Amino acid sequence: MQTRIEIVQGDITKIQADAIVNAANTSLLGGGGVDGAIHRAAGPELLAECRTLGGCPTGQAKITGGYRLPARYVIHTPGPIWHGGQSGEDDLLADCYRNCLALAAEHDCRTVAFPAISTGVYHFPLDRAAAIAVREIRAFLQTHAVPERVLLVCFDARTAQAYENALH
Ligand code: AR6
Repeated sequence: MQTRIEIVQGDITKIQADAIVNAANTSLLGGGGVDGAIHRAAGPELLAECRTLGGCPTGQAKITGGYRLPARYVIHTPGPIWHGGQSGEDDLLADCYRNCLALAAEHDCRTVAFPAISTGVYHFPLDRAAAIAVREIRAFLQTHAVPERVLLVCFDARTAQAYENALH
């Protein structure tokens, strides 16, 4: 089971996967961080498709094409903004992982790459987010053959270490 989850350090816009996940906001109209990088790399066609979606509630997910990205699809999910942990943040972050994986399975995505949702400008504590990510991905993979592989893409060594700790 563990071999179906891999930690990869680097830029998610360069990853060859069937789908990459975007840590979006509820407007789905772009932003900074990984969202900005994905929109820049995918090209303006991505924003044009996103404009047709009418936004997305926190914890839910919507899928678009990948356009100029190596990935066939982008799965957009707005993670929770950290407000101290008493506002349902853990459950909403778990929802993000579950809903993205369900969409990936529906679209027959064999490989899916996730960034560390909510751990940037949304300030979700990294170790806590990594534990939730690993728990939810493991649970999903235990009951589904697709996706076959999930990549945890880390922009920095600190994030990679948090996933290492959560996996082992
Ligand atoms: N590849 C992989 N990971 C990246 C990349 C990249 N190219 N760029 C950043 N990261 P953040 P959030 C990492 O802030 O906390 C946007 O404005 C980053 O180091 O992108 O969910 C949206 O529009 C961190 O580990 O997302 C929302 O408004 C992780 O991605 C808001 O930010 C997530 O950081 C969402 O905030």
